[in-house]
Amino acid sequence: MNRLNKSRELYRKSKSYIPGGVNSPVRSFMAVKGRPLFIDKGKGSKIYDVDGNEYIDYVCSWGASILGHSDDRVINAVKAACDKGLTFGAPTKNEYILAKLIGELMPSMESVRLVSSGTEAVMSAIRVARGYTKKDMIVKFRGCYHGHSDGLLVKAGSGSLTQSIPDSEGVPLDYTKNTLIADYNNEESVEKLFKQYGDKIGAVIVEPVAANMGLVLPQKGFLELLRNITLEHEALLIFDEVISGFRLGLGGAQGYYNIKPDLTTLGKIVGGGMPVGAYGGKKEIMSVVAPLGPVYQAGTLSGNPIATAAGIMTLLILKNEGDKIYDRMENNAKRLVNAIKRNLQDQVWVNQIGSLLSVFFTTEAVIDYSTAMTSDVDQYSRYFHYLLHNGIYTAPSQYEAMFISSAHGDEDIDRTIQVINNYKLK
Ligand code: KE4
Repeated sequence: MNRLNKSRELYRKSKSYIPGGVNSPVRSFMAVKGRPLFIDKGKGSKIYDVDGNEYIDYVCSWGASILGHSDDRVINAVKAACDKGLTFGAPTKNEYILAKLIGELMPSMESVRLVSSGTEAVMSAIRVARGYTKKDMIVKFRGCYHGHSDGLLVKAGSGSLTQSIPDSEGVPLDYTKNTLIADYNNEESVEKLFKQYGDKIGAVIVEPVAANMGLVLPQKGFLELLRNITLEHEALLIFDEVISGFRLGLGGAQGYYNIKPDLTTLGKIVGGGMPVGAYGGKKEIMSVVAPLGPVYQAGTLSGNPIATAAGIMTLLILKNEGDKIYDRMENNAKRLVNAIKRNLQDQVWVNQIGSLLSVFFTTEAVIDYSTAMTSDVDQYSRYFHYLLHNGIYTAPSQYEAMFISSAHGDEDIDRTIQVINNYKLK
């Protein structure tokens, strides 16, 4: 591993112009007590930092790069689109093609609006749910992250565990009073909220597979309960599939678990690495969105022709090659899980589904936020830096997931296992 002089110099300079030197906090490596690497390029399963060091990449731009980096087919689609102009602020054919493709792969999304990020998709879906139901309260789950819109940057209030308070400076208390907090995989905590606020709750938003407290899987019956209790109380069920969409298979988590939400939000893979978010659901619900209906939402670069070109090509590749791609990614994930468990035995807890996995440095079974918090983050940081020093780039935070792409080959997995096998817990 070359010295990291150029990364260090760029970090020093960037901090003079950008808060923390990064454009998204997790990239700072502060959660693992480190300094960020500046990435120069990526190809397939590899990324290369500005000092020329090569890494097997298990962040994959937080899941967006499911085909690996710089897939020639996606790059060529983007280049072809660029030659025709970058943006027009007018409808283009790509938007129709992508919206139709999303609906084909995720049938619950009969009507889709394209935006430019997962945050924008979630913020808009919440507004649609409130506009459609005329009810303002939203239930979210402790440990689930849905982007940085004000009403969702919340934590449990000190007093009652259900009322929330802002989890960020700059968010007025008023903006969070309609956000209720339940516990993931805790059916009783949801039933209690509906018992107390039932007719005021407009929607429940959930990561059907939680990946922002590290990876935490829904326990049997949990998602079904959310579907049933929202139907019972005429509230909408919103699946935030920004991570799980097209990750767990072409149908996302709703296909994997066979649960039909009322609204779905998408990001990451849907743009193939370019800025695309999307939200959508039943035509009747989406008919409230302007210009059709009274719920306003807009965006200069929404459905951008370059970004949609990347998204369309990515989804078409997944659609045409999905069977072998998803199986191969899952098999590779399972090989890593087996190696981790073999080497670290009962000193860690590993959650895995499809091509997603997380290693927690705890002996407890990680099934929700509080058990995820039992992980020893110092051990995680040490593990992270050991892997990085050996050319393996994983999430610079315990509370993120590891992502495997279709470009990860046997030699990548073999190398990663070799590095994991030599790791010794302190
Ligand atoms: P973006 O606005 O970052 O595109 O999407 C927000 C979002 C919404 N919903 C879920 C389930 C998400 O995971 C995210 C964003 N994910 C994080 C990684 N856990 C993005 C990485 C970052 O913040 O830099």
